[in-house]
Amino acid sequence: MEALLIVDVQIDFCPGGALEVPKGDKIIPIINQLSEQFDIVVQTQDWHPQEHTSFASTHDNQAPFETINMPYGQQVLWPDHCVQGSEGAQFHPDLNTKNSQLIVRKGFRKQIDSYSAFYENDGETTTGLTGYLKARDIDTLYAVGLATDFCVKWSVVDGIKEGFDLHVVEDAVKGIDIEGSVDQAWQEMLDQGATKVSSSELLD
Ligand code: VGL
Ligand code: ZN
Repeated sequence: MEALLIVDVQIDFCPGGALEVPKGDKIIPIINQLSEQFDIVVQTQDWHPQEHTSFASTHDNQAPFETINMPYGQQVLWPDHCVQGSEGAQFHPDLNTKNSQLIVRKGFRKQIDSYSAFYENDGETTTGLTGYLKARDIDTLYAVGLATDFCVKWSVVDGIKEGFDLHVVEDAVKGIDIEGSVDQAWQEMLDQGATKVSSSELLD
């Protein structure tokens, strides 16, 4: 069984949002078309408490996009974004969520970030998504959404580790792109065994 995995298409990741992905909203019409064609659609939603450890503002003398060491490894610091209950944390109003059967919220623990749909950034704390997908006999995922170089990449790499076949829809993802991180993300995803597909191969 196949499912569409829509990663973090939220107001804060789209132009004008707190952590905008350039042209992040351009992928929305394609995602809407895809979600009409999949029987199973799953979404993620970045969902941070105030003063989350991933926010630069939580730390003294740190600016957004600087990196610090956390107990679980390196962490990029971000502008405050996707705060629980805030407008910016909502899905983009143009995203059609009516076909979505499950929404996985992530990043809700103050002390740890969570890019991946499967595991928090310690690589150990599960979101429960694997169990849900396996219980529904899903073995193949088509990944779309934001951002290619962070939450999409981490979800794809973890999804492969969890035993799923992963296809990344190249015209339905967009990245933040910090010093070549989008190219690097594609390299990593393909190295791990993901395949790159275009929406035109999937749409009727
Ligand atoms: C994301 C940075 C911080 C993402 C989420 O959705 O890619 N990036 N939180
Ligand atoms: Zn976040």
